[in-house]
Amino acid sequence: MREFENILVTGGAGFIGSNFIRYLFKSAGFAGRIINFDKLTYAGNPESLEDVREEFGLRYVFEQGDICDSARVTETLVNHQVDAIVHFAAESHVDRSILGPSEFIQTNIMGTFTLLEAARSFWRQRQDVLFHHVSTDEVYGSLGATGFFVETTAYDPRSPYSASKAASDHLVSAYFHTYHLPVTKSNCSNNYGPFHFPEKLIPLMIQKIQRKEPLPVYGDGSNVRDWLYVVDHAEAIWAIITTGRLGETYNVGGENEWRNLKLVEVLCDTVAEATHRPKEETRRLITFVKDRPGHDQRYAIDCSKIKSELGWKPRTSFEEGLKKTVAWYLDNSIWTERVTSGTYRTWIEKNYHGR
Ligand code: NAD
Ligand code: TDX
Repeated sequence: MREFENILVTGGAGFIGSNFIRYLFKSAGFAGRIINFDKLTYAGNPESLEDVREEFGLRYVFEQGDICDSARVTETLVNHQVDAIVHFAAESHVDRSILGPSEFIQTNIMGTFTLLEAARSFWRQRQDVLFHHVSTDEVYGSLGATGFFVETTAYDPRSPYSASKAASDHLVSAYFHTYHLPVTKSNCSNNYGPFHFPEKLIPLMIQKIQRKEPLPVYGDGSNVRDWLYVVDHAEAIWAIITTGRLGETYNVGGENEWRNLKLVEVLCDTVAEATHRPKEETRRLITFVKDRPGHDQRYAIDCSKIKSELGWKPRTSFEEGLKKTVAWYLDNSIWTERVTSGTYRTWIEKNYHGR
């Protein structure tokens, strides 16, 4: 089992990164230090780790910085003697990538390249270090009614977001083969859980049901996504980092496929139940809107490799995970209000008028 002392987590103020940091300190028994390196875009919130800062203050360091800033990245690696990088930082929302791809190319491709270069030159030829890249199943493209993505499925990205993640995946592999940089990669399906920015389907719908606003279902709602509870994803990444084979990719999924419309109906019922409102009242909010351009029809992950090699499996049932998630959003409306005010609200008003 690999052990690390100083882990640099990029994008640790975002949804999955913050859950990963909390998981490492509170559940995985990690004994070292974590340096959270984050630019704090609209999606980053250091407040999401207030509990961690209070409890693990000496072992938890926050560094504000941009992964595209080579000098800043190198300085951070040197100052904290980083021996592992877990790379989450990215622009992550498909709709935004359609409206404005440039930031996605910059952060997801150039940012990953900058990090790889900094790691290569700081670590030289060390083999007791690791660069883990957190990626997505969207790089494999879109499935029809049957079949699953496996690690050897050919890449076929369809959105600027997935194309930028595909490019960054290839760069990570290239650094392994060309420079022998010790790397691992994971390609995961849709996550859900606490601290998820309410522009993504599940938290957006919960927030809108609470506010009694129309629930925008794209197209006819027949698109399928495979949902995984975010803490299960954190556990998978930790298993890969500590015991995965170098240079390998592991697919991570929830074995939990849902059509969007059905999922939104279940959310309506779960929120109605939790807030003692009639189910018909919440379901009535469902509104079909213009489809997302190039909307991938179905994602589904075959995660037998990580199950058989590393003994990981999705643990949280969807029923349990959704209940926890809905309860978290109902209890934390201050967080939601805060992250959706300011720059986010201005952007939505400019780009989503009338949707
Ligand atoms: P997120 O948008 O919630 O968080 C991204 C974080 O990265 C934010 O804290 C942001 O401030 C930071 N960031 C953005 N640009 C940066 C830059 N240039 N320098 C430093 N920090 C920067 O994203 P997420 O949903 O937590 O996703 C994290 C990673 O996991 C991404 O790489 C994404 O592609 C991947 N992923 C996400 C999902 C999902 O369902 N959310 C599924 C599979 C893979
Ligand atoms: O308002 C909405 N209405 C709607 O019907 C939104 C925001 C989404 N949708 C649909 C589009 C998708 O079919 O719901 C599905 C899920 O949408 P998102 O939450 O935007 O996720 P997705 O596009 O599937 O991408 C997510 O999973 C893979 C993450 O945002 C990516 O970062 C990750 O790589």
